[in-house]
Amino acid sequence: MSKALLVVGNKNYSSWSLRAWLMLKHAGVDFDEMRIPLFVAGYKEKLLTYSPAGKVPVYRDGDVLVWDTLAIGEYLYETYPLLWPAQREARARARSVSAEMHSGFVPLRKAMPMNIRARGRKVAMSADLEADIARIKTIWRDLRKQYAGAGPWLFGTYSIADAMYAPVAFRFLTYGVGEAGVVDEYIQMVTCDPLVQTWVQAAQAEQEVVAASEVGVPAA
Ligand SMILES: N[C@@H](CCC(=O)N[C@@H](CS)C(=O)NCC(=O)O)C(=O)O
Repeated sequence: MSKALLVVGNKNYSSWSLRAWLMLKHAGVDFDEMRIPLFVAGYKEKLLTYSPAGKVPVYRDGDVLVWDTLAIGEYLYETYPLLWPAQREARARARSVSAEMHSGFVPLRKAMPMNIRARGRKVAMSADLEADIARIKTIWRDLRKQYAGAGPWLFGTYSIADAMYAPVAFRFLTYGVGEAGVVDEYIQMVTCDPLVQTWVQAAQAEQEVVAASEVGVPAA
């Protein structure tokens, strides 16, 4: 049987692709990867040959096709249970903060697109954007406080929740909205993860520029 396949978008810009890729890598799955650059002529037709939703990421494992990031996480969890915290209450919380990321933070996602290569960008703050940033910082602070003794990740050991928030760590760096202390330490943890660094190197080598994601004037 051929290897499992993960189809991803541009590594510099595709935050959902990064999340699924990290789940697979942290689970230790041996998979092939295909990159389809987004928003260029013909990209949608190409994507639709892999995913009925026409979006990345999409994961194909034998006869099984999974085309949504959180669904990929849940599918992997069935074989790799360490992807969610072992304790029931922690698992419920990890699923809650992950679902909160998956379905929410629209102002943040719109105003601060992931752009791994960019630094020193500044965007106009709105009350909604500030509220999203504050909420994420609270999630990170609370979880790091509670699980500090169990390891460096949100729930101590690495979980799907860390993959879900990894693109946010890059957004905080790009748009300069970190916070000294636990928040910056967590950003450091996420972005210096050797697996993430492999992704970053690939993002830096990409030539495509997605104009809609090049947001915010460089700070003077
Ligand atoms: N809910 C989906 C969102 C996937 C998504 O929006 N992917 C973006 C890239 S990050 C995409 O494929 N965009 C191309 C398009 O919409 O045509 C998930 O969780 O995987």
